[in-house]
Amino acid sequence: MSDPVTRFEQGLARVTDAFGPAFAEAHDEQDLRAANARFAGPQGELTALMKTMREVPGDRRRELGKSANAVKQAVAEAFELGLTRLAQAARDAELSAPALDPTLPGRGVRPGRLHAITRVRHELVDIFASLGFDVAEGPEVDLYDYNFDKLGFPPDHPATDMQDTFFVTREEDGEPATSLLRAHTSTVQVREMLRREPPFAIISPGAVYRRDDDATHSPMFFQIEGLLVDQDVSFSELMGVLTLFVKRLLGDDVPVRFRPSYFPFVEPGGEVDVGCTLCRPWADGGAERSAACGVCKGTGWLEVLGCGMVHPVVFENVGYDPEKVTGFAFGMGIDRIAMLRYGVPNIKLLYENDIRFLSGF
Ligand code: FA5
Repeated sequence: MSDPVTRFEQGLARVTDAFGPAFAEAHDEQDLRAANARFAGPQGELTALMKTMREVPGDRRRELGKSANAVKQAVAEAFELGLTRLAQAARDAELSAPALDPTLPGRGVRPGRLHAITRVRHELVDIFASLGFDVAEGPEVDLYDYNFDKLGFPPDHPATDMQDTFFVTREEDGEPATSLLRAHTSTVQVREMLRREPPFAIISPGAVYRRDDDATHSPMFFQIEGLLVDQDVSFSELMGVLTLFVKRLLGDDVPVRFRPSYFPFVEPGGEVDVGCTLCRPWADGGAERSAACGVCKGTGWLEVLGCGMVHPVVFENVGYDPEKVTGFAFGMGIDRIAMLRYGVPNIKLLYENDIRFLSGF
């Protein structure tokens, strides 16, 4: 067995001879790092050799230590150079490769669409805008006063129980004011009458909230409100506008019917039903289809809106003179129209994030 000095010198010579060719052979960064670890890593040859320094007699230690450090430095520099060489080679390869391969198949764009409710909402707005109605916006959290009182709901009217949901108390003109998630877009009627002078005609689409839950009722749904205020407005004008609207939206063949109904803020009031476009009872074989239709529940009709002539009390509540102005109003369920339009059998389907609603029908 040779003495520690000879062993140290031989080890150092081996490393000195080996690291250069080992680094030169590395084809990529991973190879180069592995080669570096073989010499300078925690388990590397040079590291192990340094650990034997304490066996070297004191008088030679300084000189051999210096040589070992010089080799360590050389290994480190060669490693850095190797990294630069490989990076440069990779860059050269990239630059000399063809810029792009036009024969590769494309990734394919998967076109999306606006949600059925959004599309119907746009359609409804377009139809009424073409008839001269302006679009007005209103907040989803609105004053109890606008949602009920100003619209002529008597205090504790049973309709308020069915409709009120979340209450919030907030400040309005520095005073605490009871507000709630609006139960209908009719709040916007009040807002617009308070800020405009007749004549005007507005529509206002938006979300509303109720305690409702079945195949045609959702706790959150969309309505579009309409309000026209002028002089000498008649019920026949209301019927004309709404009939024209239904025909434009669903087609000339779809039947429309007006039924008397009660809303505190209109007199007379009515509801409009349209023929169910899912079972199409007016077309051949309709009666049979209707009997089994879950959407119109066999009636052949679907209620889509409430309407009527604006009640004089409402005009008084907003500071208009009911002797001078008249008007009509209506409020329509956008979801119901989307169901009719696209044959959706349950309103819940519209809110379940089914991707088919966004990728086309
Ligand atoms: C109202 O909300 C009145 N504000 C409408 C109105 C405006 C009447 C102006 C007169 C003048 P109603 O509660 O009937 O009325 O609702 C109107 C429409 O909203 C209904 O015809 C129906 O299409 C839709 N709708 C009502 N409740 C729901 C619900 N829970 N889910 C989905 N659509 C609903």
